[in-house]
Amino acid sequence: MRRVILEPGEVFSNKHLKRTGAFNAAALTAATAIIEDVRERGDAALRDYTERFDGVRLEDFRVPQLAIDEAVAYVDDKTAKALRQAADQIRDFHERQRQQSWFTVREDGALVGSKVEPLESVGIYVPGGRALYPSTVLMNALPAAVAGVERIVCVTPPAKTGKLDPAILYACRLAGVTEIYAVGGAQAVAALAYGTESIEPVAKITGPGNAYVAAAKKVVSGDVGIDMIAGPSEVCVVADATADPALVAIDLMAQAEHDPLASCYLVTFDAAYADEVERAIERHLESSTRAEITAASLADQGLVVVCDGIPQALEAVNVIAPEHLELHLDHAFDLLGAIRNAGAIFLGAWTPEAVGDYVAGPNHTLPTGGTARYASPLSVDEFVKKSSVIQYSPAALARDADAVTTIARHEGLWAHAMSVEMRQNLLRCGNVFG
Ligand code: HSO
Ligand code: ZN
Repeated sequence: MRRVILEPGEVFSNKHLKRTGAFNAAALTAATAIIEDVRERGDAALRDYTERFDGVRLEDFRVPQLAIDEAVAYVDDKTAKALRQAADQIRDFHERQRQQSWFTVREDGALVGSKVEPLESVGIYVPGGRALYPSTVLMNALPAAVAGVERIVCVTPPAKTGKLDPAILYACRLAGVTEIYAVGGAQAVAALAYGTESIEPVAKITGPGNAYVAAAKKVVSGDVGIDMIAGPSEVCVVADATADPALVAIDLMAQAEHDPLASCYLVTFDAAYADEVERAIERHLESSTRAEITAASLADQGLVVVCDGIPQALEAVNVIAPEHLELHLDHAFDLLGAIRNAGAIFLGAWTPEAVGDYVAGPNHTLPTGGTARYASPLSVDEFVKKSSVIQYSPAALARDADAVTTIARHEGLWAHAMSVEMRQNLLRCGNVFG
């Protein structure tokens, strides 16, 4: 891991960071061409790209309902039970996010409010390849289901056999997914955004993916809603000398093993402690089943920041704005107030990020690449929209008329002013109040 040792009083700077970004120009060009082609040729283009990228030619992309219903038979009991436990806890958490429509009536009789409505349809991208994550199905589909979305479409690339992982199908079933298609990549994003003969378009697309999927989401954004554009995963662990180096090491590795581009940060107070953590990583790597990815990520993207105290450490955290933040410190809860930028915050030695990845309940789809400065975890809010509601009474119109006509005249908008004045005249003539 690279190392930065801060002087007392020095502010951790962005220049120490090596942000990789969610996609690059080449991915954007390739995704744009694929999207154009799918818009022109529909299913025929999907078949060609699936053959080229996934190594299988499929006539029909839709996974039959029977395969979904029977998937549980191919998932071992322990995995099925774990997924059910995760689904229950994720659903409970997200149910608390549900927003109510609200209306308020002013003294003059004007009613104003906000009407909450679920999106009619959403598409959830579930990656294949290096990642086969039934947990991602739960994290995206359950908030949509809780929001009340009726049509929840899942797309995911097929294996070379043309089949999907039964655990993914089972998770889809648990989470209320209504349609599943074995198609991935930028071509799947295009199909969800614009539709093909076999796939009806959706109103919004969520879910993580590789650089091509991220680029495709960027391209279709605006024609269709998208959630955040997810980049490689990150964790930042803040640990003082009381934290067990072996646990700190394994928690860093739990993020590094996702992707060679994943970024792991260790923020600590003593170079000798950082050495201990690095030695523990070396030891753990001997048993890791993903040693290659883990070692590559830590070597290329890993960073140790040695600070002179908690305030400097927390300021560094706010600059990093990590997707995941683990605080291996005493009284971690008391430090929450000082943390401005982090996707999810894990407090204390007993809270490995993995509990949040799977079962704790909060969403594991989190802002990456520093976007935690302005973005929030995926939530039920992403699957609803709001309409404002306004109803004026004659008394309310009489009260606000002058303000409206004055601003309208200032803006040079004659009909705006007249639309109010004509009503004022009616009121004056007594036609309304009688
Ligand atoms: N840590 C990943 C989520 C995940 N982990 C899925 C395991 N499965 C997101 O940052
Ligand atoms: Zn993870």
